[in-house]
Amino acid sequence: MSEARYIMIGGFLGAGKTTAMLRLAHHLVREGRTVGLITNDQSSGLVDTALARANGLPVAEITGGCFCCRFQSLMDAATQLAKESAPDVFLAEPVGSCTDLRASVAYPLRRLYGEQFSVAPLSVLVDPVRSLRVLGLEPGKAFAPKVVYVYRKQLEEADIIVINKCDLVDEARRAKLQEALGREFPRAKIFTISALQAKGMEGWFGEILDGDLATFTAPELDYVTYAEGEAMLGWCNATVKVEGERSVDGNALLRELTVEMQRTLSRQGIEVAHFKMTLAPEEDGGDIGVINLVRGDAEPFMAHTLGAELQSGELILNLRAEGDPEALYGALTDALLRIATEGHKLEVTFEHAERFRPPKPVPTYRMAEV
Ligand SMILES: Nc1nc2c(ncn2[C@@H]2O[C@H](COP(=O)(O)OP(=O)(O)OP(=O)(O)O)[C@@H](O)[C@H]2O)c(=O)[nH]1
Ligand SMILES: [Mg+2]
Repeated sequence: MSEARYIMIGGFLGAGKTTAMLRLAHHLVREGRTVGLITNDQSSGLVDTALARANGLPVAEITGGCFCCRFQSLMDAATQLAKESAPDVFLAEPVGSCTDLRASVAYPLRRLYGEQFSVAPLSVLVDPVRSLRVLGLEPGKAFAPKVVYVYRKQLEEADIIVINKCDLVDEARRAKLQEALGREFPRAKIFTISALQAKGMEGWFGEILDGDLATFTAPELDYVTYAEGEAMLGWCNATVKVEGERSVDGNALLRELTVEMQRTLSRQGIEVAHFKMTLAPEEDGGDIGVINLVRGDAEPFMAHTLGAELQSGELILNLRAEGDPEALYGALTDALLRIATEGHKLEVTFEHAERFRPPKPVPTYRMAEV
C-alpha cells in the first residue's frame, strides 16, 4: 500500500483553517480520494469537529492538549481513521495558538513514520486584516507582544503562507501585506485565496498535494516566551442544551449572543481572537447554524444559517480571547442568561464547561532537522 499524504494546515486563531480544510476535503472527495480529518484543541466540545461531522466527513479529534505535545494521540487518531475509512489523505488542523509544528510534528512524522506518511509542506494561513495589524502595517487593536511573538513564529516556520480572506481586502492592502510577508519571511511561497468563496485554491492545493516538505533547520524558539504568549490567551468552551416551550429563531439567537459577547468583551478591553458557536436542533436532520467573530471590531459572520426554527437544541461555544478565562466565562454565562433565558425564554442547561489558559507547551519530540 502506498503511503498516505499527511497535510497540516496551521495559522493563528480564526485565520480560516477549518474553512480551508473543508474546501480541500470536498475537492479531494470529488476527485475520488478518501480523506480523514483531525481536529485538535486544548479542551473538548469542539465547534470544528461538529462542523466536519455536519459536512459528512470522517473526523477524529484530539482534545485536552495540542498534538505537538501529544504526538502519540496524533498517531492514535490516524490509526482510528485508518480503521474507519482508510484515508489516503489526512488533513490535520493544529491549535491556532501553537507553533514549532515543523520540529514537533512534521519532522518527527517524516523521520519516524516516513514509510506510512508522505508529509506535505507546512501551510500557515493568515487573516489579512489581523495580519496587517499584527505586522504593524495598519493601526487597530493588536495583541500583546508575546502573542505577536507566537504569531510571527508561525510564519517563520511556514513552507507556504496563505493569505486567506482576500475577499475582505482590496488589491492595495493585499499587495502591501504580501510584500511585507515576502520580505520578512522569504523562505515561504505565498498564495492568496478566499476559502469562503473558493477562489484561488488550485495553486495552493497543487502545492500541498504534490510539493515537498522543505528540509531547512526549524527556526529557534524561546519556549518561555512562547508559553507566556500562549498563556495570555484565555480559553472558554461550553456545550449547553437550550429548550423552549415553543420554537425560536436559532439564527437570531446566535447573532444576539455574539453581539452581546462582543459588547461585553470590548467594554472590558478584551481582544477576541476567535469566538465561534454552533447550534444544532435536537431533532437532528443535519441542520446547523454557525457563527464566528474573529476580532473585537469585526462583523459577526454566520457561516451557516439554520433552515428552520427549533424548540430544543445543542449550542457549542468556543471562545479564545486575550483575557482572564474567568472574565470570558462570566461574559458567556451573562450573555446566555440575558439573551437565551430572558430574551428567548429558553431553558439553558450546561452539559460541559471549561475555562483556562493553555499550559506550557512541552512537545513530545523536538527535531530541528528532518
Ligand atoms: N470573508 C471570508 N471569511 C472567511 C474566509 N475563510 C474563512 N472565513 C471566516 O473566518 C471565520 C473563521 O474561520 P475558521 O475556518 O473557523 O477559522 P480557523 O482558523 O479554523 O479558527 P480556529 O480553529 O478557531 O483557530 C469564519 O467566520 C469563516 O467563515 C474567507 O476566505 N473570506
Ligand atoms: Mg478551526
